[in-house]
Amino acid sequence: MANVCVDSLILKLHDVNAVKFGEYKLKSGMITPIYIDLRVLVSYPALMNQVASLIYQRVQDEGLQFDSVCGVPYTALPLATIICSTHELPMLIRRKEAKDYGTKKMVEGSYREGDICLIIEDTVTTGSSILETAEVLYKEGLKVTDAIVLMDREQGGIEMLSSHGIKLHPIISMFKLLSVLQAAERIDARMAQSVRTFILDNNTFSPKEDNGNGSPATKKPCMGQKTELSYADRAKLPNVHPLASKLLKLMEDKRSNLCVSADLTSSQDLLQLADSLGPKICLLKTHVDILKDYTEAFSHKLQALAEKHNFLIFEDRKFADIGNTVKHQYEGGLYQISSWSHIVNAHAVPGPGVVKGLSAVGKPLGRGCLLIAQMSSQGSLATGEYTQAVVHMAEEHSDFVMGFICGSKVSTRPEFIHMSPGVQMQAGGDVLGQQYSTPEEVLYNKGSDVIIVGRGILEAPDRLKAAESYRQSGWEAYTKRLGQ
Ligand code: S5P
Repeated sequence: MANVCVDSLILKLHDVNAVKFGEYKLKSGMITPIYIDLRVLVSYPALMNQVASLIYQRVQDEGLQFDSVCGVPYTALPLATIICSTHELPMLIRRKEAKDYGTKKMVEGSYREGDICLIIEDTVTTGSSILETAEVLYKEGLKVTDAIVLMDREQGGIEMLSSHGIKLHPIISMFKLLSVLQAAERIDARMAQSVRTFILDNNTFSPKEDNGNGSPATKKPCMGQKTELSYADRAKLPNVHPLASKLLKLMEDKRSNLCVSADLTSSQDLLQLADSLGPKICLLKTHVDILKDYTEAFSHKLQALAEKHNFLIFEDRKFADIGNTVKHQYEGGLYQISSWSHIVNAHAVPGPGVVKGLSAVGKPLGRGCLLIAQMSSQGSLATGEYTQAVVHMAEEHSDFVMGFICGSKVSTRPEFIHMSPGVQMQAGGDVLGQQYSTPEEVLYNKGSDVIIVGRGILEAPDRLKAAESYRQSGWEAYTKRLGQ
């Protein structure tokens, strides 16, 4: 229902010229092929009410707790007013300049020290306008934990605010806007793609430029310059899934972005492999249903080895059914996957129900899920619009989805981990359509985070030596990407 509303809202925003395509200069100086101007909303009261009710709906869906609401001046001010008036919520007004008579207050309204204030904003690019408002509120002793924005341009605002302890909840994100406008034939595929490329190439967030005294790094966005966070930096982001944080941290500690795909058919062989390669890997991926002798004892031993060598277990089950069925498949049956595998993956084909079903079982256990956004096999149908819809689904369920199976970076959000199969030291393929790229190609050129290697290691004369050389190549490609 909310999705339908968002889709129709996007079309209405386009109707009233609140979304424009061309060449525009942003407040930051950046030239952009898409311009969002929500100031016109005040001329369309029905649209204004629709936006206000979607924002309030989000407040309720997220269960946000706060004492007052503040709209970032000026465009979001009337939105905050409608919401506060309709739902009888206390509002605060942030002044842009202190008046030179009377109280000289920067914040109007009644509040107490320690009160939590929810910020409402119309559009976010870098996040700096929200941060400026939050800083004025902080000076008055108020706290800001969350902000809601109608339109997130997906250029690093979420990450920047997150690094300052503010969780941003977007109603519409840029990629969603583009796919709705394209589906409605308001823009063609070329325009949509050129805007997507611009957005991916112009992420403005770089925590290293942040001087730590509250002044945002994003005040100096650089056109075309890609910013890159280390695994360790990403592990500390406030919005990161706890298991993704654990994985990123152990990757940094072990200097390994190697996941071995332990596609073996004997439990004994698999456990031996896990014990000998354990120190080299961050993840061990299983296909438990190809084992000819699975027992519960095997899963206990594998967990003990994961503890011993500090790696995580990823059962490559590729769930792809309705929520109710995958719940049973994940929790029950012979393998009881949720009891031993830290991570599982799923196809997005069934729609969000598959994630909801898995999450109902896995989230209480602290487990995480990867969505399959792309596949390494020849002729894969997981491309283009489908891949983008998968990314959107991940964003909507980021409390359980921690990343993607993909061939290249598909999301700009650094909380998500990108894992790529189809990796060998030499590009090529097998007779059944598998396609291989090198660690350097996948991690350096394509921006992925983890290489998944099966036969490149399993069929090597010395598996330990092969694993070490994949670990080393993977680590070198990653450090090269960081510019180290
Ligand atoms: O797109 C994909 C997704 C996965 S998870 N392509 C893949 O190859 N995989 C898995 O990665 C596949 O099931 C296998 O376990 C592993 C690749 O094995 P390799 O021997 O070709 O490296």
